[in-house]
Amino acid sequence: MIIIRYPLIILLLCSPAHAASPVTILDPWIREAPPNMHHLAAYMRIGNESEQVITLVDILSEDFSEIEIHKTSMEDGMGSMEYVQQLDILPNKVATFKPGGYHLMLMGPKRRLQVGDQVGFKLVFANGTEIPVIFVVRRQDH
Ligand SMILES: [Cu+2]
Repeated sequence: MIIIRYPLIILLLCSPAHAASPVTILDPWIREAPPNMHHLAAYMRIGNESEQVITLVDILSEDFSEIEIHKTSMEDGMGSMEYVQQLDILPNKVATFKPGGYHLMLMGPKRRLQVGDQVGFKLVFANGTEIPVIFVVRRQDH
């Protein structure tokens, strides 16, 4: 009779704790930069599969002294960056961070990052959800 208990226990251990999370992070990457750069940019897509607006309010990583959400826009042929305090992602929509648009501005890197390196981040949302994400360093033209 004891044997019957094992499959049940294994099932409980294997059920993923975050299976119900309506937030998906797709293709997170950091653009490789020369070693003297104090600012790096990171990109990803955030999918919201819930019926509520979710709001990205903070981004944390032990590998940078500060991280902000920025938006690049073109004015008279000149690119400029705007600080964005928080970003709303509408129900059943995807927010896209990509070169020339939204990006995470990574300031004060604490180590030299090279192509293939992995960096741990934590995305914090207004509802208290925290999502750990691994970003991979890539070249710009990938
Ligand atoms: Cu920026």
